Amino acid sequence: MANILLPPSWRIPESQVAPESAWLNRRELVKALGLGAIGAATFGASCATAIGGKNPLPSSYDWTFPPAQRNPRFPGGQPPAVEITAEDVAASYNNFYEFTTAKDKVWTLSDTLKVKPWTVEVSGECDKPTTFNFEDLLALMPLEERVYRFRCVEAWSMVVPWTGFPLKALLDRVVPNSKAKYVRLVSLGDSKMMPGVASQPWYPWPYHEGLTLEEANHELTLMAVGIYGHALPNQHGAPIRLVTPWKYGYKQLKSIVKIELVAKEPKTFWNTVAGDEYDFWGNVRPDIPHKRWSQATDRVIPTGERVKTPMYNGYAEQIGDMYKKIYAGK
Ligand SMILES: Nc1nc2c(c(=O)[nH]1)N[C@H]1C(S)=C(S)[C@@H](COP(=O)(O)O)O[C@H]1N2
Ligand SMILES: [Mo]
Repeated sequence: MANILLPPSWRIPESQVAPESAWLNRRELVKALGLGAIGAATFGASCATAIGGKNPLPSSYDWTFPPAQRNPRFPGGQPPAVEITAEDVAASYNNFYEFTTAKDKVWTLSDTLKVKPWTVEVSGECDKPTTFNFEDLLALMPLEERVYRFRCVEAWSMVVPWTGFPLKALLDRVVPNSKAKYVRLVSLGDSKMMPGVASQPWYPWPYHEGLTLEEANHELTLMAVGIYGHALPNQHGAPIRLVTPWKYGYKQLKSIVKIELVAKEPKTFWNTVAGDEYDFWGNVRPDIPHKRWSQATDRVIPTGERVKTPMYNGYAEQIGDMYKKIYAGK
């Protein structure tokens, strides 16, 4: 887009991104102090606490739900055993451009998001378009916990326990018709509650994303309403966000207000901003480099350890043949 004034941090080479180097410095420091994984987690906590003297984990939430059982079929990635990222680390390293492009500041700036009341409109090519009160959705949907590996297009990763329900369960309620081939999802884009919306007018707000209906109905595709056993805090996309673990983070939009069944491939936020760098699919493919960096490895947050990125982020087996045609020859 010609009118982009400030490139987002992940459009400049990774080595030049300030938050990235900050993490590397922390890693060096952790190493120098002789601290192991536990030390790193604690260190993450003290870093976060240092911001304004507050903790990134709110002590209360707008919503509660009964404890959801962890589904052992989704253990977070490939063996060897994966370690779940410390909660305060995940809660203070976020991408949520509606607030800021500074990953370490999303948790403080997203204080202004008010999620009560909240509705989700599910409409378009379906027999029973419905606008759900979020509370009703919580009661209607089958909640479970799943541990998923999370991989950002910027080549960093975490492992996170989400609480949610399959998107399919919601789509089934509105009964998609035969014209429905794709799902278009839209985030809140309220400039009063979201300072980054007003201050970055060159972006095509509200944030919007899309999936094929087949992807949307895939059992891995989760609508998350919780994380670490409680409701989503604002920085993770309260009160409801998408989780597609075999796709890059940019597909997994936050604070969803609308889900629309459509006939044609919908435009997406990042595809509109830089179509040559962020395609509609956003699938984690270590063999297909980003235009400006390799996707072969990723940096585990917070230690900075470099690991090989697994095909489809470790979900190749479940994804099966869905992309045979798209990547023909690759
Ligand atoms: N509405 C909205 N959703 C979004 C984003 C965003 O800027 N706005 N960023 C995406 C990106 S790039 C990533 S990596 C993940 C980060 O999710 P997390 O902060 O919960 O780990 O959110 C995704 N969802
Ligand atoms: Mo991302």
